[in-house]
Amino acid sequence: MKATAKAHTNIALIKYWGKRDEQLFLPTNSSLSVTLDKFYTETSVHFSPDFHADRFILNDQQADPKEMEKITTFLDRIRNLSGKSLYATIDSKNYVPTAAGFASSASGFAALAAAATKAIGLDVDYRQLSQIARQGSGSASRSIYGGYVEWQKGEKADGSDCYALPIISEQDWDIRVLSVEVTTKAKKVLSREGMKRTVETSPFYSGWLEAVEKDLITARDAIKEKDFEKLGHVVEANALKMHATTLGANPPFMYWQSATVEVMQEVEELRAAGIEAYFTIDAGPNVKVLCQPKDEHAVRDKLSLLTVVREIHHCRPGPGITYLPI
Ligand code: 2P0
Repeated sequence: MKATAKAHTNIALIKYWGKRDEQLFLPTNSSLSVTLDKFYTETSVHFSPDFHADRFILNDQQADPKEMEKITTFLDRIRNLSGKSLYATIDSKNYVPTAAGFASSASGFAALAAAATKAIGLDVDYRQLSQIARQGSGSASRSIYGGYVEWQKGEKADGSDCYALPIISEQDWDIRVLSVEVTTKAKKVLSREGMKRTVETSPFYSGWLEAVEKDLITARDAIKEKDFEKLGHVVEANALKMHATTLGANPPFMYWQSATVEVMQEVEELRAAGIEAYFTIDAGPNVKVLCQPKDEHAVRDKLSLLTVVREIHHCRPGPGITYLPI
């Protein structure tokens, strides 16, 4: 009862920001992402009647009790679905640099969902896998698929219509995502806590909800039409709206630092100079810059001149989950 799976991280082009059900990880809005080739998690799961507790080894180290609790809760769902009450040993390796501002939870729970269901003998399709991964971390629902992916919020209270679906594959449209790592000072508000505070206290949250579904339709159309300019504009505007909601929260908070704003302004200057580049920002200070393959080097050269830029990682659209030899 062993299996190994690999899943890649994703960057949200239209953001997931807020839950309507925290237990089931049901979002208040649909979101859209592109899976990235460069960063991923590989996870092996072994269920056995010989084990007397779950064990989770992350990057060759025993996980701390808080991480262990999340994993056990997640495995309990899989045990319930399979009707088998077996403990597991999990060995996971993250190839996701945390400093680069990518959530390893997306690739982490997608890989764990794939490996654990296979190891315990559950016959699930990708839609079900997306629903299972979602209950570890919302953004993990999108990392099941490669390329451009939409996570539908659904309407039902039990989450049965809440899962991700592919739009077009990683081979269908080549764009570049430059992950611009900046020098950081303050600690961030974790995204789970940040989105909760925003939903509960920000008067701007209703404006977000009004706008985000329209943004998603525009982004989905742009992807289907392979219209880079249309996609870039809506991606940047959607990120700015998400971050605006945090300024209205109580207590207010912001993920940007001065270095973040410097990169954003440089992207605007690139556009003024005729190079199509657009930014997006997650729950942290780093900036992801979208551009077309022909402009990748010009964008990198310009951004790397900024003293606040520490490193630039070059990503392309990447694949969905794969199963590896045990
Ligand atoms: C996203 N983020 O769509 C958004 C944009 C951050 C900003 O999904 O509580 O780790 O585990 O469901 O998925 C990060 O939040 O949150 C995230 P949980 P998650 O990618």
